[in-house]
Amino acid sequence: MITLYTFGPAFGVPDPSPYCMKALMLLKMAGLEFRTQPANLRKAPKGKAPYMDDNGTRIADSTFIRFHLENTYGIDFDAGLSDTERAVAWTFEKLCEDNLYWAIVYSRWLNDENFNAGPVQFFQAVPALMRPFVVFMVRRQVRRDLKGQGFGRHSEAEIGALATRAIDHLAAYLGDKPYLMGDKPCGADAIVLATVASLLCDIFVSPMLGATAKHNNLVAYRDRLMVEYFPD
Ligand SMILES: N[C@@H](CCC(=O)N[C@@H](CS)C(=O)NCC(=O)O)C(=O)O
Repeated sequence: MITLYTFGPAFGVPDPSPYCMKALMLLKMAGLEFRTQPANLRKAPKGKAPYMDDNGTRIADSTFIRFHLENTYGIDFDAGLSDTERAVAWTFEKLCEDNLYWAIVYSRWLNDENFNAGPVQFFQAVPALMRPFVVFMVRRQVRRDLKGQGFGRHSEAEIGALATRAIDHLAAYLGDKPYLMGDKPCGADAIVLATVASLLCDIFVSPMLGATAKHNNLVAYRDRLMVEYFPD
């Protein structure tokens, strides 16, 4: 039995974490039976979600989950792609994960208005008296993570400019294809969908929302793939 540990639906998307949504979609693409359980970050092998249990084998990190599915079940998420196309798909995947993801984190966690519209709800289970302290500590850690990664050293406008460039290139490359790499979905579509759906979350105010929403093909891609992979 495969169990995927995630955060669960929030903010109008199947998971507030693009990485959890990516892992969910990979499992659906693989056609494997699985169940989901709430992640416990204290028990997570790498302290982050998603992580997965496959008959007693624990795998942490969405990309290692992909590798596990490929190696254990003989799945090639990029079947039919040439080596060059696989390279392009991988590059877009990492653009989403190592660039756009951090712009999303910055806008949700460091902008007070956005934090109060979304992430604040993750702290509802914390006793009211301790809540402000826990919120302060977690947001301070997110600020440190962003500083370490680099985006936390930029202004909100600079991050908006970097994200807009990435979004424009993603939209240009997608063009009028149904999936990132053509007529068939590939591995990268899992994080591209998760990223585009996260960027289009309209409870958050950011330059990225407008930068994404102005591309009709990205909006249509999100709508189409959500119906295909997350009809519920
Ligand atoms: N490289 C990891 C990243 C996972 C990740 O950053 N997960 C975030 C949620 S989006 C998390 O669990 N953060 C909790 C923390 O850092 O304490 C992957 O691909 O799974």
